[in-house]
Parts: sequence; C-alpha cells; structure tokens
Amino acid sequence: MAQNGTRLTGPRCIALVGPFQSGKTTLLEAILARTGAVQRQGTIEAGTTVGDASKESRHHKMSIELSVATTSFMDDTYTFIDCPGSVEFIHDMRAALPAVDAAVVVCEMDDKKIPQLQLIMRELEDQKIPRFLFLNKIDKADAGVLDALKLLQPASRQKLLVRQLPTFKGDLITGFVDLALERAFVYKEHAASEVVPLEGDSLDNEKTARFSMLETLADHDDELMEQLLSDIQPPRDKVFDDLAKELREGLVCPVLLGSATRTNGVLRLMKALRHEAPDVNATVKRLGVKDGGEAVAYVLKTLNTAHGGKMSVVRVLAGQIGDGTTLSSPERDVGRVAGTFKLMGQHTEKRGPAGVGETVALAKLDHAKTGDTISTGKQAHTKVVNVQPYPPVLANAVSAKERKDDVKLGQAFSKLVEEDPSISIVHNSETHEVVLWGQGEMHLRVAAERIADRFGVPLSSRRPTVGYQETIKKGVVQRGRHKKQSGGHGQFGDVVLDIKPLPRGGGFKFEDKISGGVVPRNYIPSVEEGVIDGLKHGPLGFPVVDVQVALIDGSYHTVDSSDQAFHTAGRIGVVEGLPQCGPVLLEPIYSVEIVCPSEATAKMNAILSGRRGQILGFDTRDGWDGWDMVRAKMPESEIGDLIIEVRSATAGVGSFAFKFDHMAELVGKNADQIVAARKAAAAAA
Ligand SMILES: Nc1nc2c(ncn2[C@@H]2O[C@H](COP(=O)(O)OP(=O)(O)OP(=O)(O)O)[C@@H](O)[C@H]2O)c(=O)[nH]1
Ligand SMILES: [Mg+2]
Repeated sequence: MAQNGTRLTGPRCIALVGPFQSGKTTLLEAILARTGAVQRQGTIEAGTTVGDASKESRHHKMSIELSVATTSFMDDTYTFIDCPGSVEFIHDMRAALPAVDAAVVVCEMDDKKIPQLQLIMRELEDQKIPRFLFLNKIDKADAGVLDALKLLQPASRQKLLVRQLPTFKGDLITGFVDLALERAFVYKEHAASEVVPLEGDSLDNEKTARFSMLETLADHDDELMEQLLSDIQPPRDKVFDDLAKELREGLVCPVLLGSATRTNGVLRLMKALRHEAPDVNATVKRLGVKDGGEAVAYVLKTLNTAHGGKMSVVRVLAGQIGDGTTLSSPERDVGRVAGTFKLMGQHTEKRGPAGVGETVALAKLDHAKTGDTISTGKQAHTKVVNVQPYPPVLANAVSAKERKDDVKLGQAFSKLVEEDPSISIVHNSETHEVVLWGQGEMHLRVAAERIADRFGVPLSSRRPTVGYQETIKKGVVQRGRHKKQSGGHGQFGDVVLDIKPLPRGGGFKFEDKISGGVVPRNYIPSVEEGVIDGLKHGPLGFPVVDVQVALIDGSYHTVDSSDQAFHTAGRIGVVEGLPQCGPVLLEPIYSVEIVCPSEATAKMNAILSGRRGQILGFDTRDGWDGWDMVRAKMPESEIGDLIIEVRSATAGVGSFAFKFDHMAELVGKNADQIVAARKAAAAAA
C-alpha cells in the first residue's frame, strides 16, 4: 500500500454502523450517488436503495442483514458494509467489524438513542476499530445542535472531536465551517457544497471551536500543546497529520455533520476517510494475520441467496483469492471458489482475483460460515477472531406447515445458523419441540420469513412449551395387575410397587426387592420399563420425577405371563398409585442476569417482581460504566417474553442471560391453571 503524505492508498473497507433508523442505508445510498456508483439516489421510502434490497428488508423498511457495496472515490476503492441498527440484528455488525479498517457511526440528535449509541461505541472500542461519528439528519436539527453534541459524549470513552461547526440562517442549518480547513461551506441539495467567505460571527465561532479541537488533539501531542500555549498557529499539515494519527490510534472520535437524504456532508466524509482512515495493513496487524505466503481472508458474512447459490462476503487479508482457489478453515474444508464478484447490494458483477484489502463475494464456498477465517495452503491459518454471539433471549417452537418439508427444514436450519450464528436451534427431547432461539421478536419473524422465502419451507410458530414436571409428596404401596383371557393364549402380570418420593433432583430410582422368585428375574426389566412408561404422564399431565419405585411382591403364570404383560402391570401399578401420593406440580426456575443502564435498575426490579422473580441483588456491571447487573431467580414461564419488557424499559439496550437452576413446587391458582390448560390440550389432541 502506497503512502502519500499521511494519506494511505489501496482498497478500504468501512462499516456504517449506528443506532436503529439513524440513516445508515440512506448514507450508503448518498455515498454511492456522490461517488457516481449510482445515477440517482434511491430512498428507503420508495424502496429503491442499493442497500436493504432483500425482500425482508424492503418489507419491514429496516435493515435486517448487512448490505455491501463497493465504489471508487478519487482513484481509491472503498467497500462499505451497511450494518443493521436494530439490537436484534446486531450480530451482523459484530461479526463484520473485524474485517473493517474504520467505522462511520451514523447517529442523530435523539437522546433516546444514546444508550444504543453507547452499546455500539462499546463494541467498536472493544474491537479497537477507529471510528468517525456522522451526525446525520442535520436538515431536521436546530440551533441546539452544539449542545446536543455534548449529550453524545458519555456514549464514547474517547473524546468526541468536533470537526465541523454548523452555520445557520435563522433556525435552519445552511452549511458548516470545516475547522481543520478553516473554510465555510453552504450545503447544496444533492450537489457538492459551495465554499463561501468565512467572516463575522462565523469566524469568531470558528476560532473558539477550532481551538477546542486543537486542545483535544494536543492531549496526545506535546509539541502541539507547546504551540498552543505559546500562541503559535500550528501548520495546517501538522493538524491534518494529528487528525489522521489520533483517529487511527483510536485516541479520538472525530465528528462530522450531514444529511444523508440531501447528500450534505457526504463529500467531506469521503475526504476524511480518504485522508485519515487507516488501510488494510493496520487491520492485518490488529488481527495478527501471519504472512506465510498463503492467502488469508475473513468471512464477514455468508448467505444463501433466494436462487440457491451461496455467497460469502470476504475481506482478503493476505495473498490473492479468485476462481478456483481452494480454501479451508481450522475446522473444515470450506470449498473451492466458483465465481468472484464485486457487490453493489444484491447486484453482483463478475471480476478477477481479489488482492489484499479487497472485499469481494465468493460463490460456492459450501462450508463457509459467518466469522470464519479461511486460507489456502496445507495448514489452515488460525482463526483471527472469534466473535461470540450474544446469548439468545426469545424462542419459538417451530415446525414445517407440511410434513413433507421436514427434511428440507433441517437443511434450512443449518444454513440459517451458518449465516447468522446468533440464531440457535434446539431439539427439546422432553417436549418434542424444535425450538428456534433468537435475539427478539423481529429476529425470529425474519428467520421464519427467510426459511419460507429462501428455502421454500413455510413454518408455523408458537410459544414453546414450558418444561413443567410433577412429583409426589407421600408414598403408597400399590398393586398393578394385568390379566386378560382372550381365546387361546392369555396375558398375566401381577406386581406390588412401593412408591415413595425422593428429594428434589433425585430423578428416578427403581429397586428390585423380590425374594423367592415370585416375579421371575427375566420379567423384572419389563416391570421397570412399564413403571417408566407410567411416569411419562403423571396425574397432573406432566412427566413425574423424584420418585423411587420398589418392586416388592407379585405373582406370575407359567403360560400366560410375558414381558409385555409385566410391562403393562408395572404401568398400571404406577398409574393407579400416583394419584394417592399427593401429586404436586414442579416448575423450572432459572437464574437470570439482567444488564441495563443504571437509570433502569429500579424498573428492572419492578419487572422482575411482577414476574414472580426473586431478586438476589445487583452490582455494577464489570467494565461498563453506568451499567448494572441485576441477579434474580425466576420461573421459566415468566422468561418467555421478558426481553420485550426489558427492552422497552431501557431504550432497547437492556438484555439478559439465563440458565436452568432448579425445579420448584408450584401450588395454588397458578398451578391449577397450568394443570387445567394441560388437561384441555390433552382432550383437544
Ligand atoms: N430528514 C432526514 N431523514 C433521514 C436522513 N437520513 C435518513 N433519513 C430517514 O430515516 C429513516 C431511516 O433511514 P435508513 O437509512 O433506513 O436508516 P438505517 O440507519 O439504515 O436503519 P436501520 O438499518 O434499520 O437501523 C428513513 O425514513 C430515511 O428516509 C436525513 O439525513 N434526514
Ligand atoms: Mg439500514
């Protein structure tokens, strides 16, 4: 990669990230229009943008997966990764970030979105991605914009460095002063801004704001500090060098202004990227890519298109990759490239092999997964990064609408998880349900839509069954007798069972206490199987646990007894015995850890109490200033839709993780309702 002053050349990869609906996809469109990649700037409203071209995105008018577009600006290539803003789809962003050289955080003047902004900044800080803030929708902002900028500071650990000052006519923003260039511009709709003289109030304001910008830069540059203290104007080149250096080192976060819908501020953003953004070398270094002469790439997203083809969007980090390249990951062979493409949203354009720094789509890597590190050569390159998805928070039990699609559905599930590891599929062997776990309602809905659209399997979804069980409070001795005389060969089995409760968590124990061969040894396993069968549905309708059954007596018939007859006798003994044992419902209790901004902690406590939660306490969240973690124990049935309430109380950023803790007895009205619902369901089936 050549160096031209501090300006680096070569292909860049830039993420557009930011809170929900802040204008990322519109900004991508504006960039493509401004750099000549599209003739006419499309809009979200008309469904004509390059990004969000999938059926699901257009339908919901929001990004539900990342969009990728490559353009060129002043002879350099830029690939933009437009990431979804919704927290439910945040894994697409998190998995793409390792590949990028820098991020543009698109945000707006909305204090309700500051927690989300903080969440995203946190991710960028943790992954050490240099970042600009692009304050969008400036066409809607008013004179309060500078104060509002101060509101944004707590969202960033690094100093926000205001690079542009808005200029006004009345309350309307009409342009800006660039504090590094010291030049004033007037916005033109869908055209480059026009330079105007910097004079009067604007000049005074510029001086103050520029000084404050330089002071921030001087925090990390002693020489500049000296110059400021001695009233020496630093040379312009030095200021630009510092801006580039401090951005690349993640010391500051420069703030630019603009309006994506009007294409205002877009050229300045591109110029800032051109002069200041790091290049692929910094990314290669950050990821610790070893240069062993082999090609290495990172899969920032793989997806199965509606037409059946698989496309993997990769950033090449070493060597060259093109048609025919065979690739593998540390875990598996990934496949052979059959098509190398430049992307413009969903539009693909065939191209030659891709070199270091380029971001391209590779066709037919059958075994690639989002987040893979893939390489050529005998020894696969180690994974450059492992982005663990957030734990899932919401689930649906799903099944194919038509039985014949069952096999196809299994394949669709595995493809879906390859694309989006923040989805998981769990086969619940107790409830016999296939449960689709995800990050929220919209995430699950879109997953179902994709399975229908891309894999051709319409799904039905419902709330998953809660894992209730039942147990007994006291013991009984019960005879189980099975006798049938139908024509020739009869059936005979006779057992006496001593049924007793076990302590919680004791499971099931069977004891053989037969003496004198009253039940022949060879039938005893069948008795046990019959007992297990009888415990599958207790008197309340649920699996029975924490019981011990001893076989203490019985009798047999030399001709009519059989395994089958003793199996039935064992089952009858249990089925007739259990109702006399004081059956009681058991409900699963989970331990839950909720994380939320501290302002919301009191609300979390209220939500938990309202859901029969037992609050164990709260602490500050490790490494997260201004956040808490609340710990509680809570019934599974109350966790089902907990995320919806948690998000609405935290501007979308609160979340939780949970794991099974224990089974607890449940009596009273709640228990009665559950048992009645179970009986009604059984009667209907
Ligand atoms: N007034 C105004 N509206 C804008 C601007 N940029 C985007 N919008 C509108 O904001 C809404 C969201 O725009 P998108 O581009 O989809 O935002 P996004 O950040 O990509 O949204 P998600 O990806 O779903 O998070 C649309 O209605 C846009 O027209 C802007 O600069 N000014
Ligand atoms: Mg978008």
